[in-house]
Amino acid sequence: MLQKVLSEKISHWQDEIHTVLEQAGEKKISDVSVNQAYGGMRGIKGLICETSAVSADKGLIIRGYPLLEITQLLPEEVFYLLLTGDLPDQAAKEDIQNQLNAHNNVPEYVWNVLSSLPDDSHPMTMLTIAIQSMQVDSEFVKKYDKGVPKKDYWKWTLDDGIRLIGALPGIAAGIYRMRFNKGERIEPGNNLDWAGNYAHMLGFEGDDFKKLMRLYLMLHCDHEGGNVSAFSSLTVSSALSSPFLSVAAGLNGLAGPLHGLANQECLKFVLEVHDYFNGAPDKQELEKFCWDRLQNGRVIPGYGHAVLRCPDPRFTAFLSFGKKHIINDNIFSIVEKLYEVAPNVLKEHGKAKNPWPNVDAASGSLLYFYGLKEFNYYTVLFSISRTMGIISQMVINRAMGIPIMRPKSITTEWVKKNT
Ligand code: HAX
Repeated sequence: MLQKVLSEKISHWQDEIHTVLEQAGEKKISDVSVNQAYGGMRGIKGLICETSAVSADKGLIIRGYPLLEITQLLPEEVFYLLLTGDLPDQAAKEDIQNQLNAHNNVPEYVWNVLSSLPDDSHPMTMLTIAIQSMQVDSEFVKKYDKGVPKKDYWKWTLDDGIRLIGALPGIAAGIYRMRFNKGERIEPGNNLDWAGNYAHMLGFEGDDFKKLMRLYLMLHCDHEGGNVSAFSSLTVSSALSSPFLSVAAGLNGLAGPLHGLANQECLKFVLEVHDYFNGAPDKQELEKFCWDRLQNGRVIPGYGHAVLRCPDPRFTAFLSFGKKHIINDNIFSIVEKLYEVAPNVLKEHGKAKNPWPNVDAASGSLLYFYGLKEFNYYTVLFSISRTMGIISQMVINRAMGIPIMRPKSITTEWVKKNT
């Protein structure tokens, strides 16, 4: 059903792009300054991403829907939205759930690979190795080797994507139980949604934790095309590497402390505050703590963003979840107080272009509250969710025939001679 819906849309999207290129192909959409060339290409409009857009003052907008208007959706419904641009009806939702469930068993070789790694491997290392090992089952690779036409690449990319997204909760939950000695792996439950099943396989049965997982896995799904994880995945995918290798490449970027690993750093910081004050400090004490940290040349984790210039709506959604479900918890209370204190400190400090909280500022405290305390695992949750956005972008790029990525680099010598 999903493939049929997409086939119809894709031929329409191809026509649309064809017309845009015919009418505006030579129009300029960006100038590039020397600052930008040395500055991580910030702000250069040089990529197309159809699944979502990030506006500096509103945050994430998925296919035209501002994030805070669709937080009630299940992650798999968001996946359908990312791919097709439509909210799924009941039949479409069941179809995608059935497809994901059909792939929720993890191949045995994945466990063999994982159990051969050192016991203290980082969970993100385990995750990306597990994903890469699944390359052996790539339908895309098999079809490519048989010589299927280029116009059909997206179909096998989607096929692999669904295979991967279906298996990811089981892989990630297995990593959690293996890495943190939680006992035997737990089999997927019948009649559970994708995120509910993940909570179940992790070993957390409470309804509120399942609700948190549904929210967590929908909020982290996508953040347009230029962030480190999406951009890295799409670059690798543009060389027609399999979806397994391409997703693993992007998630290796998500494992960096300035990107997805920030959520572990952020909770570490909140716990540091808690230990230092032996509880939740008052606002003045917290303000001084932030200043001391900045004066030691360290960042305030969970604050700042390369694109956003407002509180991240993903943070807002987590904060309201916490306010609704968490009462009298010192850790969450530090997160709330930081929101009152850190933006003013960062504004006065004057360096960060965005003094507001990002997605990572609250999520860890919620996981911690429900007993998921192994914070070096947190980026794995982010990864499961972000894979939906990466796969959606990859399918669309392949359907639109986006060629291999190859921006031009220049040398400092060139800059000196030509500016
Ligand atoms: N605390 C202290 N200083 C900060 C800061 C913060 N939270 N955020 C930015 N700055 C500093 C930068 O380090 C930079 O200093 P230098 O000029 O000395 O290098 C200066 O302010 C300008 O940075 P910027 O342009 O505002 O921000 P960047 O686009 O360079 O970086 C980051 C964006 C998110 C990496 C940055 O704000 C940061 O390091 N924040 C803390 C870590 C964090 O929360 N990361 C998670 C981001 C969300 C995400 O992608 N998750 O996956």
